[in-house]
Amino acid sequence: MIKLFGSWRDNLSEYAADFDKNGFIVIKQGIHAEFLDYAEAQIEQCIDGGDISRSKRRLKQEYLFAFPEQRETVAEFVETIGRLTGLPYEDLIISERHLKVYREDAPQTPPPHKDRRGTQLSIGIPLEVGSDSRLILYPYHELGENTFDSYDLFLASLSEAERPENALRDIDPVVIDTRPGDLIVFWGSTIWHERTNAAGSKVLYFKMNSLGLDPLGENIAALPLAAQKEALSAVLD
Ligand SMILES: O=C(O)CCC(=O)C(=O)O
Ligand SMILES: [Fe+2]
Repeated sequence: MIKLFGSWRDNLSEYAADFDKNGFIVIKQGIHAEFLDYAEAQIEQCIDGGDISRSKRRLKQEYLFAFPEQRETVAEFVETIGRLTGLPYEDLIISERHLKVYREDAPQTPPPHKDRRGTQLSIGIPLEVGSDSRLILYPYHELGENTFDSYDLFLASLSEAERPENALRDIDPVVIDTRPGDLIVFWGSTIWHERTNAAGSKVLYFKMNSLGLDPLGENIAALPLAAQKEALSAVLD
């Protein structure tokens, strides 16, 4: 079994309290070296699978990432994320699993966005990041949910004053220097966020929810755990 997380998991409740307070957390070197090796070894294969990006903003190419599907690894993943964030882990599914490769001509300071509704949680694992690239988050302001299945639909629903370039004009974001092996978790459909100076960066993102939403059809067979349990008890009955 591939180990996903580092030793911070032994103090999970402290990290959970931090996440509860802020709506995001960055755990330096929170990813286990075994998983980082697995992810890096997959990069070429993912890219061979072709670009599946649907975003109109054209900042990056996106490739489907094969999650390691051993039962113990999947269980470690959802149990840890559930305990960290307070979402019911037996209901969690993976609504997106993408390797993202930013274009060489990606703008240096694109306006922030919110992820689609199926992204209750955005879970980022940087693999290669330029020295001046930063993740910017607005975790304390303008936290209305993107209730749509895409960012474009959400943006179109906003008034002029609600658009990020206006609503966030006087607000300083949290600026995060994310390095390979770090683990980033934040409420993706409610927190405005973006990456600056992203050109050439490669980041892996898992998006998750406990709502049963799988708009891209990318969930894995082992999830949600609740359905596995039901199927098992049906067999035993
Ligand atoms: O590059 C990042 O860390 C952010 C990516 C992101 O927000 C997204 O793909 O939805
Ligand atoms: Fe995003």
